[in-house]
Amino acid sequence: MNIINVSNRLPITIKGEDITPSSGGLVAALEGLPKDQYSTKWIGWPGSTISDTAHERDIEKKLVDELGCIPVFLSEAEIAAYYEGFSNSTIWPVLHYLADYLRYEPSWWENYLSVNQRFADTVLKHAKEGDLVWVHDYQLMLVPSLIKSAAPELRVGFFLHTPFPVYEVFRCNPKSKHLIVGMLGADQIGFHTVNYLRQFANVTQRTLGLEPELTRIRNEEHTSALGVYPIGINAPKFEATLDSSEFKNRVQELRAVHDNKRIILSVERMDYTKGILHRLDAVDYFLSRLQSTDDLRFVFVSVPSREGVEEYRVLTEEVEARVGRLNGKYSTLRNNPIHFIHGSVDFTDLCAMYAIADIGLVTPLIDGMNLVAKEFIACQRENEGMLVLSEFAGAAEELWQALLVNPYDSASLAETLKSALAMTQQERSARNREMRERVMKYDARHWARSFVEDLQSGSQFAVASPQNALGEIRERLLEVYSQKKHAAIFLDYDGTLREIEREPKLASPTPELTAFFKRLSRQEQCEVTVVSGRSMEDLEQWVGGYPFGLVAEHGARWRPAKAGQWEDLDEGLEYAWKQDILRILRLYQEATPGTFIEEKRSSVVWHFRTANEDFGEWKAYRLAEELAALTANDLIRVRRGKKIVEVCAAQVSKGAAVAKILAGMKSYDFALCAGDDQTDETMFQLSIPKLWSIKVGSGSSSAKFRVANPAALRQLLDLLAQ
Ligand code: GDG
Repeated sequence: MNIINVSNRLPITIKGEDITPSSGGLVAALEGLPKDQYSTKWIGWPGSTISDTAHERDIEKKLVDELGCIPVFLSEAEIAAYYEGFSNSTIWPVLHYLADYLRYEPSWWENYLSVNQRFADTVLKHAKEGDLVWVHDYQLMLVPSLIKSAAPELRVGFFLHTPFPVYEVFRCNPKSKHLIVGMLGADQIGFHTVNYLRQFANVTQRTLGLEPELTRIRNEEHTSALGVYPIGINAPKFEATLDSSEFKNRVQELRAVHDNKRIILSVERMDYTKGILHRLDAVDYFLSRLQSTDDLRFVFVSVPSREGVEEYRVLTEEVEARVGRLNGKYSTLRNNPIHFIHGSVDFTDLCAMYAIADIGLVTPLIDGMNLVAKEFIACQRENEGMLVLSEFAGAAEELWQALLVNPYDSASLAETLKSALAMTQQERSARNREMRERVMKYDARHWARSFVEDLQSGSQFAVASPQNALGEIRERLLEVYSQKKHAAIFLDYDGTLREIEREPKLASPTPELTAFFKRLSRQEQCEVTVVSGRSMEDLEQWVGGYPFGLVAEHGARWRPAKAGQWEDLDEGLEYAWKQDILRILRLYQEATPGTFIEEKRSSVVWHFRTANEDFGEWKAYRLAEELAALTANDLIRVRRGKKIVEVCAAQVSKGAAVAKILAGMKSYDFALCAGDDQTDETMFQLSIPKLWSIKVGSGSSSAKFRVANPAALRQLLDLLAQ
């Protein structure tokens, strides 16, 4: 199986004529996939802008032939707008809850769109049937849907390496809806933690109105499975380095360089999410109040990052100035307390520094995962250095034996540092052993394997494609049409024939639905009944002009086809309970802004469609609980429908109405019922010969068949009226 890995950057460096492969975490992860099962190709930006096309062609040939890399060349203007602009100044801050840093220009978005399109086009050009496409990170959020709409049969995965924030923050991005729709093109969407996953599901609900499910999101006919895959480190590379003699030499050398002082080490990209300035506040607090500096040293390795972005330049200047001031304030004849490196260090040196450090001080304000924390633990094979870790890093969920800190609380961070330095060797060792085992076992290879396996097998989650699953029922419908058989058809209205509206009164038939009703009316062999929870007035107004039967109020009233009179299907029933229930519903209405009560003949309904989504759901849950305790008798039932709680007479149901109508019919060759919510399940649960059932939309159901939405149902029923 071929995997096409798509990320902003290719794992290579171009310098003049030289192209060298680089070995980031992603490379290691993909190298860990079994070679006999998977081969990998990469698509991405080669990392430098190349001005002449002949040179581009040479580089492309070399990359494809020698390294399996397919370059997407970007101009300087595109890098400025797509990468530094929209990706790093409009999306990145919001994903990290730092909306204050958000900047936006419409031209950045235009470039983000066109560059994402170019990435998608490159995938489409190179992908063959059966390939798996794996798209990475926030720079390419639109790529999954761009691929999917052109090649629905390709399996596409998307992994987000950053956090995913709550709705209130995510929607600050002016194009948030487009980004969500873009991601939902993927068959499999992965996050580092379950929290990010939950927040994403909530954002899709609140942005697009999709019903959230914890393991997947169903959107029209496409389903995206959601999964949690915490990324790990390149464990074999660390193990091999720790075994090497070069590493041992560097350890000795670096110990001597640092004069055998106790070392507190921080390593990161120079980024405002990493909490460097807050950490310097803690260092100040620590040195001024808790410990003198002569026998200990802070080593900060800050790799230059995104230097084209203004905020990063400002941060670098600020960090340099603050480090200078602190060194001025606390240096003695024997020590400078902060050793600051604004640059990258060699990998073996990095491992040696991790190994000799007494403390790994990793305090991002927020971080998707944070691999430095895991790498520090990997290098504690002999020395028992202690990890002090921000509770806001994704890694904190797995490394809970570290000393967890709130990076905003400088005083407490400094105190924690002091206790870490004072911790016994025994305790450090006990904490590190478990963390190290986990880090070495659940490494980058494990991460890639689990994502790719789920992507490959995930089709089991997909909603059965209507065309295939509906084969049987299509045949029956065609028979009804071609052989003029007599059919009884029961159709719910809202969410089944007609798309749901925010306010129920807005759901009058659309021109499309009106045309559909007209076509259906001409089929005399079909006896159509619209079976709804709505009032008689609504049904008469919207459907009354067609030769259809009408069942109102979930089966309480019936107007047979072509008759002008309504009949009671609930004869002899008592509704005295309604007053008690209404009193409770009024209390909920008053306490939940935007909600309202609807009173019907056989039921009372509390609607919360127009209330705050989460608050409404929560109150509905409480109300249903309260009512269930009150209504533990056989007379009434409490139903949770779509954005409603309804209390109705137990003997009245759509199913009971359908059974009664069918029993009164002289004969029929075929019967069908279709609906979208809980109240329709009473029809689906009838066991009556020749009665077929169709559920519209997602969610569990007793219906035999499923279609994705009202449009798909109308299209199917049009087989009766071709
Ligand atoms: C993003 C997410 C998520 C750093 N300095 C040197 C050096 N490094 C290496 C580290 C580590 C990597 O850079 C940094 O990875 P992080 O995970 O800490 O952070 P981001 O760069 O922000 O990565 C993050 C990650 O994606 C993966 O999904 O964990 O949350 O923000 O591997 O070792 N390497 C060398 N010299 C250095 O000076 N050789």
